[in-house]
Order: sequence, then structure tokens, then C-alpha cells
Amino acid sequence: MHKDQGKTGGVKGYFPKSHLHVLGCTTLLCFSFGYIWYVSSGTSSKVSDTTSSNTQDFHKIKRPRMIYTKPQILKPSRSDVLMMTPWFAPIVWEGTYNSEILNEEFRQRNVTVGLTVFAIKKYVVFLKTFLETAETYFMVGHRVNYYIFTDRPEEVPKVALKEGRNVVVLQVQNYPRWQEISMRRMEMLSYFSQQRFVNEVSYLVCVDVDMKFNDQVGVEILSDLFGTLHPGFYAAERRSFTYERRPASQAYVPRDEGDFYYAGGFFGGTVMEVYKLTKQCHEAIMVDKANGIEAIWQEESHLNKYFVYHKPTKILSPEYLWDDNLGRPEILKKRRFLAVRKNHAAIRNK
Ligand code: UD2
Repeated sequence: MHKDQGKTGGVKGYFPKSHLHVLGCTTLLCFSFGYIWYVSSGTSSKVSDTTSSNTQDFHKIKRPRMIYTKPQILKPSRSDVLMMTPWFAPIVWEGTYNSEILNEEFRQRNVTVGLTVFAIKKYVVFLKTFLETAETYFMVGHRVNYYIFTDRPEEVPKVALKEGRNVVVLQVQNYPRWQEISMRRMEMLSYFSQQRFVNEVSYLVCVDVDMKFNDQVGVEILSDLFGTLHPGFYAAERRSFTYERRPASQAYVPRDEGDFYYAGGFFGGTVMEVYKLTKQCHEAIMVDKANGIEAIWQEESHLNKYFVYHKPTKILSPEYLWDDNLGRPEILKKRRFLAVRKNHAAIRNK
């Protein structure tokens, strides 16, 4: 810092003292006149019109009084888990947020959330439970579009829907291999994001279908780009993450990189961010295909690679994707979205 600038690095070095004095007086005069003019003028001036109408608009926005316990700086709400990443993305755990505040914020914005799910071939059997439990627990009180991608539209069950909620069936092709079905979700999501979702919803939540909602999943998950900690790896060391380790694949992640291992079965964000993610993953999958390689965990590997270099703005704890085969660790206060038992051999490729 230049020695004339002083401790705070102010204007001292740029204006001679006499000029500063004049500048100071002028500024003071302007402020005084401005103040007198503002308080004395009625509707006669343009500026005061704008000011008063802005003030009226502000008062028109009706915000209900909200009474809740004050956050405590010296008493973090959870001390047993990480609540924030080193890039300042919140990690969502029960006990770390207030649904009432969040619901009010999102209701003011009148958001519609798109929940995308693929039910190809035999996986249509999972739709009934998936939809029924979503009606009970998913984004309660908000507007929801369920986007069901299927090759069997006639087998989509009719489920009673609450107000503001719709089912949209999107007929898509199937593929012989389950790996291909799982991977092609990226292609279809990117296509429909651009073609349709961008005009219909603010956020997309993209999940597996062989799941059921078991507790509230609300607007606390919404952010520009979010991923979910995989239930099998949230406590694992980096070296144990099952990232793609072959450099020949586009999903390759070197052993000294990566923050978390994310689940392929629950991610989302704004339509634009989901579009960018799914497009990039799909393109990477196609490059791999041309090179005769398939990533170890198909699109989940590509998703993980994407998140290494495009950090999510929010991360969901394994409460949002749990499998009871993994037991019930103490840190898990809620099991919000649970894997439904399935016989892989019987259900895949059928
Ligand atoms: C894991 C991931 C999944 C995906 C997959 C990649 C979790 C919880 N799940 O799931 O997201 O990354 O590994 O290998 O992280 N599907 C059909 N019809 C089929 C096959 C699949 O509709 O014939 C859809 C369906 O929505 C299903 C999803 O693809 O939920 C993933 O397939 P999966 O559930 O068989 O894969 P899984 O359980 O190994």
C-alpha cells in the first residue's frame, strides 16, 4: 500500500487536501438539498414518484409474521456432521434448517418443481408406491410436475393427486441393456430440459424409481446445482470412492482428486444447470462408447466426474437416499427416501 493512503487505503493519495475540502462541502450540500427536497416534495417530482411507488410496492408484499427460535452463533445446530463444504455449499441434514422459513421464501417465488423419473420396461412396477409416497412427502404445499419417462405409457398407474400437482407421461424408447437404460437418462433429460422443462418448471429433481418417500423432502433441497452423498460412501476415504479410475474413460478421476462420492439416483438444480450437467455427461458417455469403454458405474461415474469440476451449490445428506440394508447410523435422524427391495436379476432387462 502507498504510504500516503493510510491504513484503510482511502482517497488521501489521489486528491490534494484543498480539493478534498471542496469535495467534502459539495457532497454535504448535495445530501442536505437532496434530503430537504425529498421530505418536502409531494407527487410533483419524478424521482419522488418512483420512490413513493416503490415504497408502496414494498408494503404491498404481505409477509406473515414468523416466530421461531433465533439461530445461535455459538451453538451450531449439529456438531456431529459437516454442515458446510469448503466452497460454502450447505450440506442438508435434519436439524440444520427451518422448513417454515424456507417454505415461505419459496412460496413467495411461486416455484414449480419437476420430479423426473424413468420407468422403463419392468421398472413400471415401482411407479405406484413412488407416486403415492411422493404425494405424501415430496414438496408438500408447492407446485409439482411429475415427469415420467417410460416405454409403457399404458402401464402408468393412476394416482390421486393434490391440487397444483400433475403427472406428465413422456414416451421414450427402451434399450436392451439395463446399463444403457440407466445411462441414456442423461441424454433424455438434457433433451427434454431444453425442449420442455425450461418452460414449465424452475427446478428439476432427478431420481431413481425403485425408491419410496418415507419422510419430508421439501424446498430445503433446492439450489442451482445439488447432488446427494451416496449412502455407502459418506464416511469413506477418498481412495475408497468408486470413481472411474481408467484414464481412457471420460469419467476418469485421479486418485488425489474429488470431494465426495455422489449417488446417481438423486441430483438436480435449476433447469439450466441440469441441462448443462446432463448434456455434458451424455456427451462424455458417447465419447466413451465410441472408444469402446463404459464407465464402472455408468452415468453415476460421469456425474461424479462432473461434480469434481463443477461444485454443487448444495449437497444432500444420505437422509435423502438411504438403503435400510446399511443399518441405521446415529447421525441419520431421518430416512426420507428409501430404496425399495428389488431382485436385480428378475427386474433388469425385462
Ligand atoms: C445405481 C444408482 C443409479 C444408477 C446406476 C448405474 C443409486 C441409488 N442408484 O442404481 O442411479 O447410477 O447405479 O449403474 O445411486 N431403469 C429402468 N429400467 C431398467 C433399468 C433401469 O427404468 O430396466 C431406471 C430406473 O429409474 C432405475 C434407474 O434406471 O431406478 C437406475 O437403475 P437401477 O436402479 O437398476 O440401478 P442401481 O440400483 O444399481
